[in-house]
Amino acid sequence: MAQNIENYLSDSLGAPSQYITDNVIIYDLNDLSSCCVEDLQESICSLNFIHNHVGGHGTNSPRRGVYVFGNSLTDNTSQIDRTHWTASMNASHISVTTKTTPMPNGVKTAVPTFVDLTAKHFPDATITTATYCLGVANCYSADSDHTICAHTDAQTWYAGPTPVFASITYYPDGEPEKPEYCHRFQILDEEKKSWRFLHLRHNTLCIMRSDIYHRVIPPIAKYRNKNFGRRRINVTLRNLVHPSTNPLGYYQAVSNHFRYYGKPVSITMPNDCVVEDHLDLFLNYLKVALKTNTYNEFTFIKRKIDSTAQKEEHKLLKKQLKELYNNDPESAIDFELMSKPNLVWQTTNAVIKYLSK
Ligand SMILES: O=C(O)CCC(=O)C(=O)O
Repeated sequence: MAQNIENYLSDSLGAPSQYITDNVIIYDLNDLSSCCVEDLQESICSLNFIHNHVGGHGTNSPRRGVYVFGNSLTDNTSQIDRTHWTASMNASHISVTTKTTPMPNGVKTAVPTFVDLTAKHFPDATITTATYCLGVANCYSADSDHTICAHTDAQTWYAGPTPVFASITYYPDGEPEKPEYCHRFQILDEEKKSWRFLHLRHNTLCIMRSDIYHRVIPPIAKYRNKNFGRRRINVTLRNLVHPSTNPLGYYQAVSNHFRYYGKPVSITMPNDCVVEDHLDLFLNYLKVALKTNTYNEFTFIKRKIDSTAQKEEHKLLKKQLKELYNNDPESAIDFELMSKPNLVWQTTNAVIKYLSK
């Protein structure tokens, strides 16, 4: 049975609005007999979290621990071994390649239960083998000021029309005595225009619309550094678009998450790239590669062509991709994704190969 959401709201703002009760569902994982809770917890809490990954601007942020897993559909098809993305927002001619990681078995076994509950509570959500095929994990150190800024997870690479995610929360070192000592998961109540503190306890599953603004803020300052807090670990399983209907969306979804939370293995640049201008950026990736044990295989690749030729090459690849889409009655071009500067030539090429099979 789903839990009463009121029992999880830990603020003084009263009863939840209809908007929240309709769109946020909570379960105690111990109540789900079809789910092996110990294996799930072990799989998630033993992830090798990466701190100080390279943020969008090329500097080291976020400071919280991050991890991503899942590199195929849940039926193990459409596996992606390497992903490509712009190395930083202000260097879109340089790409970073990451090595993907499969979903741990403990999570894989639990996914069908989460998918069934999602279909039950959100009948308008699209359910395919891309549903919960990828997970993003966050680790907030005890008493730290680790945060996640307010955001939604409703990009076009998540399946519509009702975008959803399933979030699992753990306090592996024990739950703090009071919710105020915890890193606080908050959701924006659009109806009342207020942030609500949804205290997701150890072993909770929260299935919610991912277009609800949410954030995580640190424990209340006066309680920090008193050893009241405990490490909080959360995984959100994402409902990606299926590659049969939106192959570019699927590739960009996997690539985006691995760029920000995964294991970098190479940097590729055109031959007119001035390396000295990007030393900090390159060093930041090397530092992450050291943490993720990909340092020994890490390579810097200077291409034979310059940035103008690279742009021209990508234009031609996009044209080729559009033609392939036109020949495929099932898929529709995601023009928004295709025109974004974070789409790199290697990903366009990978989607061409996928569609040409
Ligand atoms: O830690 C949480 O509960 C939320 C995580 C989150 O918002 C995210 O991964 O996008």
